[in-house]
Amino acid sequence: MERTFVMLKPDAVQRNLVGELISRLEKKGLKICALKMLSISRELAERHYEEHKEKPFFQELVSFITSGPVVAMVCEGQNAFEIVRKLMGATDPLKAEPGTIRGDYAIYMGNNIIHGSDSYKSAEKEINLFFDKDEVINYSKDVDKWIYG
Ligand code: D4T
Repeated sequence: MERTFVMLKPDAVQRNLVGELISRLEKKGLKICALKMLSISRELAERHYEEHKEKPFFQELVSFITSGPVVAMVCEGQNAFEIVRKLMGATDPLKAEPGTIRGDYAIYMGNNIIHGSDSYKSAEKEINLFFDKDEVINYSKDVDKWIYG
């Protein structure tokens, strides 16, 4: 079963959307394997977003993500990263369809509520950046048979 990294960004916490967003992920059928609130250091932010280091929006991105607590999660399920990306909607809230998280809750690209890994390679890197091995829990649920048959 695949795993992906999800982060509810500082705007989600400030706007009291944490419960709503976790609920959307759970209702879809994803299993939460790790969950914690943390304040991201500048160093962690720069490592997480290192692929954007040369982009003009990099400083704004790092300032935003370090501006307040975030909620970091590991979600498990078949096709986990693709499923989460679909639920999130397009990066630019203007292009995100209504019904998606960004389509429903965001207006501005710099404050787009949620992050989800864009590949299993990124997921592995990001899970290891944010969680110690013993913070990610392996367990099964009887309800999985109703989701996966
Ligand atoms: P994240 O990484 O936050 O899940 O977003 P995406 O995977 O959907 O999109 P991304 O990596 O291309 O962008 C990372 C982050 O930077 C912000 N951003 C992006 C921005 O402020 N201005 C921009 O022009 C772009 C492309 C939004 C998300």
